[in-house]
Amino acid sequence: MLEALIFDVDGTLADTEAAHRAAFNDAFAEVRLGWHWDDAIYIRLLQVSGGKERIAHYWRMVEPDVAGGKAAQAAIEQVHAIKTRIYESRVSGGQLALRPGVLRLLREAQASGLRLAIATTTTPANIEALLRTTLGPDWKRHFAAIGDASTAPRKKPDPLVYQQVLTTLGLPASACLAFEDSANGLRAATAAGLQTVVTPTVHTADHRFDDALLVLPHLGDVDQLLPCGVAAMEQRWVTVEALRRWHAGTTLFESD
Ligand code: XBP
Ligand code: MG
Repeated sequence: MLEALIFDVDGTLADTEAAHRAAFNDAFAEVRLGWHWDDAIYIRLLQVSGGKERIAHYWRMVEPDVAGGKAAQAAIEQVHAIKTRIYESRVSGGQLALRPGVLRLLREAQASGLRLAIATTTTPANIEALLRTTLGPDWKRHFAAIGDASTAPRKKPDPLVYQQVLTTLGLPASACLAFEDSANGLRAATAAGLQTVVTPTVHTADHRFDDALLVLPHLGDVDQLLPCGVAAMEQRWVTVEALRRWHAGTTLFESD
């Protein structure tokens, strides 16, 4: 029986990675690091979850002899704090919208008695900046559990953040569905025992999603995703009813 939906943030609730990349580059410029992550580099760096971990990974690539020391770790913390400030100021200005279908599904899920949760590797400040503008200042009341970089030091694909959320919900993984956009996120959710609906973005389109319950272009209109042979589909949304069927293992469009 489906009882809760657990959402990743970056790339799933909203397509945020272009804004993150711009904030990283502005932070590098502010401290005169001379680094610039173009889209191609960033798509590769997104294999590393967590902004601090991503900076450390890049630094080891470009200056292996400098990147390891204590001073480097302090510098990474400083640069990441600047990046988070820049990202927060950008996003809290309403720059980013939720992805197609997300708001409708959140509302429908709550109206259907499902509980909602968040499991992300980003920081509480970034979640606040995004959801305050998109769901309102009281956004937290919609979520029964929130796992993030402040609760789970081990980042995805480690399942820790999903395990923490399941514990807070007091539910087995079998009573929940996870929503993700990336291979690391899918691996984390799968390792926590969760069935996962994946909605890739341009940043994760080439990732492998073999263990996904379903891969959809987004959570809105599903008529584009259907395998051939299902003709004349009127417009359908990813509804709670559809999710309950997918979760139970019956096909979405089985005759009623
Ligand atoms: C995606 C990430 C984050 C963001 C950057 O998080 O891996 O690191 O790219 O945010 P999600 P930070 O699990 O929500 O997909 O710089 O705050 O890490
Ligand atoms: Mg994500």
